[in-house]
Formats: sequence, structure tokens, C-alpha cells
Amino acid sequence: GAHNRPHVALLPSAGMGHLTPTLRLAASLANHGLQVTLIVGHPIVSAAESKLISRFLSAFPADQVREKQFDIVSVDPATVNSKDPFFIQREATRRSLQILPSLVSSLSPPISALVSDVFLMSPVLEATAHLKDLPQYILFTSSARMFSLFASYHTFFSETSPDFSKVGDFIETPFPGVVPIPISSLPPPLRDPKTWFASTFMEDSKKLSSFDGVLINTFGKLESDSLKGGKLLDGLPPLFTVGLVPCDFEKGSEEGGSAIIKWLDDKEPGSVVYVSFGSRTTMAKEQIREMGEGLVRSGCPFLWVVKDKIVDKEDNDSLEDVIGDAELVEKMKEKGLVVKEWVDQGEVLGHKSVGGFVSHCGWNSVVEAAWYGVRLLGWPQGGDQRINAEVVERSGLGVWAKDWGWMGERVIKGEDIGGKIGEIMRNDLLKFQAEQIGEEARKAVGDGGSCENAMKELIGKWKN
Ligand code: BUP
Repeated sequence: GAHNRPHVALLPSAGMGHLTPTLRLAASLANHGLQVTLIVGHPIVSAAESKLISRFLSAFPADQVREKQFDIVSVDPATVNSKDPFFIQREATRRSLQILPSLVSSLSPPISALVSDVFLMSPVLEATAHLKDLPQYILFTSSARMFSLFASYHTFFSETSPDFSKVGDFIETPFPGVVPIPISSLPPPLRDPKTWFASTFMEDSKKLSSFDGVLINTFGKLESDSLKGGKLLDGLPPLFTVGLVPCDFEKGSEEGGSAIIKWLDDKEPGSVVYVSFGSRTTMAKEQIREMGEGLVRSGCPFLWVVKDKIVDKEDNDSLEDVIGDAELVEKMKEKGLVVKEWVDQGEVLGHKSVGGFVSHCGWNSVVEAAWYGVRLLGWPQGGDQRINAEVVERSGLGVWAKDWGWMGERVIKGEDIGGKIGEIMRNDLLKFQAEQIGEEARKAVGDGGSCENAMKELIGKWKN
């Protein structure tokens, strides 16, 4: 009956960095025998998101996994204060959620819980205020370290008293395992409590106590026990550290995908460096050229996903246009494969030829590198990425190129890039550490592991 097979609704936010962990959670719940409804706002911004949703839906029978659509109102970008289409979509979604109570009530059998992306928490709470009996959960899509900042930010700052002198150079969060966070690592807008982002962050974090639980995608060895025991914050709901890792449904069948895998098949085990800065990061032309030079100089075979447009649908340029240097394109062909289409990053990182990953440290990328035991060279571009890069370095998964600053701050020369890549690719200790983290991740997600236990505990709650 319905009691033994709980029905859970999931509400993702815009962008692959948010959709991917939501769908991994959905797949894990379905694989644990639950019925899942994915609540999706349309229209969807990127082709990558649409494709992933279709793949997910077709991987499960319809009595197990369903999509429920709602309309996203169009907003005047001028009222959103950002040019980033994913950010605009998030705002538009926030303004479209009044439909949520009737949508949720129409689901059959009745749902045992609603799990919403952390970016949507305030509007979800507002819209569902009268649904008192609905258990509500948050999916936090970044690191536990970032969560510790989120949950405690309002205890350090307020809009009326932005007092950095009280804080010093580091924020000491009330989470015992979390090493103090340097102010210089904060997402830039959070360094000024008067910004829109900071005040939203502050207000949202105070509302965590209205939820029945928070799901965080991390595992012990990556952030060793940072959220356990000791003095946590008053009113903080239970935290569930679930491991959301690449799933079968993500595997693409595109032609391009198999060409990449064929290319990788011919390389020596662990010899290839994979370079990608996530689905939202674009690189300036000059930096693209230096990156290319750097990869050639590193002497390693490389697979580079290059991007100069935020939304894939707007990207019609040829590779030569993007690199902007025909000679360099020729030079790169000797050792490297440069692509601008979407690649199945899970499949790439899981390939035996791939030994290193140059990454912006988006949290999903970090988790994927950890899962496959691939050492990482971090070059954060913004947001939570420096905080994630600290996790990478402390855990031993990789190194963070601190002296390069935020990506985009200034142009880093090919010589430096090539040197650093060569260093991490020759570093056997780093290789060993990363592989260990991969093994630990598998234990955590496997039977009896910490992540699997957290998942079972959660599902147990929903059965009652
Ligand atoms: Br690009 C690219 N293939 O070609 P992050 C990305 N991904 O599978 P982001 C691919 O998108 P936020 C590609 O594996 C990861 O799951 C990648 O998420 C996948 O960074 C996801 O790493 C990207 O968290 O998101 O895109 O910057 O800004 O939310 O951190």
C-alpha cells in the first residue's frame, strides 16, 4: 500500500548544477522502491536540462517516476538585477510558485514529503504556508562546508550591522568539524551584507528551522565528519548526508559522446587531463588562448570542454571561432581533443585513461571527481567555489591554484597553467589520495555506508 511505498515530490531549481543532484536523488529514491514526482517549471532554459529530464523519465516506468509541469511566468529581466539566464529563471520560478499547493494536492497517491532545492526555499514556504501537515525538506546543492556558512551567516551579519570587525579574517561556524572559513573565500556578494544576495541568504538561512530536514550531498572522507556532533545551531533540523553520484540514466547515446570515449580508449591509463569549468562558466577569449597554450605545454594528453556562451542554445560558433587562433587549434590536435558540446562528465571521469581534472570546483564536479578518484586542480570562478576548493585541498583530493585568483580576475599565462598541470599529473601522492577518497566514497554510498544509512533513515521517516 501507499504507506510502504512512499510518494515523494521533488522541486529542482534552474541549471544543470541544480537539476543533476535533484535527479540523482530522484533516481536513488526510485531505486529504493519509492514513487517519485518531479515538479518541473516550463519553459526550460537549456537543451542540456531538457535532455537530462527526458533521459531520467524514460529510464523508469511511469508508475514509479512522473513529471508534473507548471508554467513559469516570464519576468522583465530589468526587475531581476542579473543578466545570467539561469539566475533570471530562478527568479521567475520563485515568482511562479503560487501554483504549488494545488499542484501538490493534486498528486495521487498523496505525497509523504516535498523536497525543494535550497534556492527555492523561501517561496516554497510562503506558497505552502497553509499546508501544515506536509513534511518539507531542502536539498542543499553545495558542500557541507558551504552549508555551515549558510546556516550560521545570520549569526555573524545583519543588514543593519554589517560588522566585519566582529568577525575578523575568518568565520568560525558553530559546526565543530568545520575549519574556520577565510573571509576571502566567501562568495563575493556575501562579503557585503547589504547586497541583495547576502540579504536573501541571511533571510533564507533563518528559515531552515521551518523544515523537517536538510539533505546534503557529501560523504565522510571528503568533508570528514564536519556536520556531526558538538554544538550545532539552535533550531537546525536534522541533516542527512546522502551521496548523490552519477547514475545510469545520465549516459548519453549521442554520436559525439562515443567519439570522445573512443579517443580516450587509445590513451595510457591515468594519463589524460580533463578540463571543464562547469555548465555556467564562460572564459574570456584571451584566457581561452592561454589555457590552450598551457595544455599544450603540460605535455599531457588533454580533453577540454570549452565554453564562451552561458546557454547552450545560443551557442552556434565553431570551435575555431571560440579558440580564435587557427594555429593553436592545429597545435592542440596533436595531443588533445577540444570540444564545445556537452560531454557526459561522469563517463569521462570514470574512464581509466583520465587521471586529472582541472575544474572550477562547482560542487557536483568535486563530488564526481571524488567518486571516481580523480585528482583535481581547482581554479574557482565565483560563488561557493573557493569554499569547495578548500574542501578539495583539505581532503587531499587535489590542489587549489590560489595564486591565480578568481578565474576572470586577470589572465593567467599558459606557462603557469602548463606547469601546474604537469605538477599534479606527476604527483603520485595526490593520485593515491584521490583514489583512496574514491574507495571511501563507494563505501559510504554502498550497503551499510554512512550515505546509504542516511538515505534509509530518511525513507524510514516517510513510511510513517
Ligand atoms: Br560543462 C558540463 N557535461 O559538458 P557543477 C557539465 N556537466 O556532464 P556548475 C556535464 O554538469 P553551479 C558537461 O558533470 C556536473 O554534474 C557535470 O555542475 C555536468 O557546476 C554539472 O560542477 C555541473 O556544480 O553549476 O555547472 O557551475 O553553478 O550550480 O555550481
